[in-house]
Amino acid sequence: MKIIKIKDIKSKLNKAENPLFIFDDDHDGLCSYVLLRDYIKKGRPFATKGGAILRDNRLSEKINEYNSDIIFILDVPVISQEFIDGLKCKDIVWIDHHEVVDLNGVYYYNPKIKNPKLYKPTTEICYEIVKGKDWIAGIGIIGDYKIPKFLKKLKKKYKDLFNDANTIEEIIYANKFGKLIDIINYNLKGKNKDIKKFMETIPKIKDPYEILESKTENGKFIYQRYKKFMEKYKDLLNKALESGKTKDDLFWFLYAADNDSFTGELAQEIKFKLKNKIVFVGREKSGYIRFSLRSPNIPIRDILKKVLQEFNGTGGGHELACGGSIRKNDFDEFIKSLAKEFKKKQS
Ligand SMILES: [Mn+2]
Repeated sequence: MKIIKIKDIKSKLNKAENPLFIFDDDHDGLCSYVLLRDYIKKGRPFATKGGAILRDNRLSEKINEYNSDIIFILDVPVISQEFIDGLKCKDIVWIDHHEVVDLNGVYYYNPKIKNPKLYKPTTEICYEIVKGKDWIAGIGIIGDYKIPKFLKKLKKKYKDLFNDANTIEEIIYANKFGKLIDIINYNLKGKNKDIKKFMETIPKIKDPYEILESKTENGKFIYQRYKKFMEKYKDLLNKALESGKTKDDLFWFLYAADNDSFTGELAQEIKFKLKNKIVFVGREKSGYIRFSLRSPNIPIRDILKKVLQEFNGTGGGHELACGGSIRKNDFDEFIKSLAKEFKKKQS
């Protein structure tokens, strides 16, 4: 891998003519894109669905059609060499904050190379590179569970969006600023055509009230899409809290697929509500269960990876927040095994 510095990323941005921004389809990926795009006022968005992993060259061909002179990949945790090799564009900058991956043919920026313990969302890195809208930076960083360095300034400027919230969870679950994070995440769900329109609309929004108060046509479009998904989400959340199962410190809930995934949001909020439980939320689709796993305090990534190996599943992520996929037929044994391993760790 070739490691790139902040100032060199900036000069690559300045020289870009037809850039493509590929990003993870959540608040952190989206906000990273908005900051970089705002800075150069050009570029095409491309969200990878459900954190999908750029794992083979099927997507490379589609991306080659854009004829980009440079590609920025933002907040995508896993990329395969095959995907990179399949790209016609040879100027590729990958900015990420997940586990370090060594690939040929990319300029790589990951704060974990220097400091494996550092937790720095991709939006925070992009804000360091180009500055830009503080509320967009705030959504990406807080959404990724970190208090931004500029929180005080943000709270002063958008007083009513924070009230007296101080902790991450108070901001996310009890305040309008948290609603903005949901608005961004829910807008990345649904039909591709609508997601595309959202990704092209969001850089045009000047302040959060444009969305929250539906002040402009653009703001209204984004708010209405949020409302639709929020209702679906609330139904699922209630179902989960009523019918989820528990063994020792593990809570789990499965739901059947339609087109939209809420596993990340559900796992996060249920963890907040249940306090001391490790929360597993899975969505069944074509014989597989794609899941999110959240822990309030004990590190879960290594345990998860170990158990996944036994069952030929895939997954990973952060110490307290992971995701993955497992065959549906293996689920009962898998979840038992996971509960057992967590219990061992606790005692
Ligand atoms: Mn992130």
